[in-house]
Amino acid sequence: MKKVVFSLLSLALASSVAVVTSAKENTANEIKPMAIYYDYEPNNYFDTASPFVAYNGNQINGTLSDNMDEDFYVFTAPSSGYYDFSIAYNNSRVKLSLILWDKNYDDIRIVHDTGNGVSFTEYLTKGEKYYLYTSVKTRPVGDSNIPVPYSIYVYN
Ligand SMILES: [Ca+2]
Repeated sequence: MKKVVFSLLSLALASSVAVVTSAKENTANEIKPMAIYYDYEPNNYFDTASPFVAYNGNQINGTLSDNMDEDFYVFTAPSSGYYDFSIAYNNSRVKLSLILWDKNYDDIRIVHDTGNGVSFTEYLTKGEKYYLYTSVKTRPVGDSNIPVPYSIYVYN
């Protein structure tokens, strides 16, 4: 009987330790998007850009379906200040570009990734319209039809 009680006690201890550990992980990760937006085709040019709201912690989930696919997103800066944009994808065979354009279609920032993700910071003005863009910069021959899912994150 004593042994059973002891076992139950260790089980309870073990599970409380597990709870503490997972709570710590949640606090450390703190990547909880306020909203997730998606790309809707066709969005291969400015006038068909998929809209999103650039609030802190918001996220875009999209897929570049092939070499020719380009994804445009349009947003209006909700406040003036520095915005951090980053893109992540899990495909070491391709390199994506992330470009920020202003309302006049002038590029503010062009970043060609050299790894599996990239980020940059820019000062944006409240109420101004901007475009965010991604496409495949390089891909090995023969991979042209392999879709590349990606996520773009916005922090400000
Ligand atoms: Ca597209």
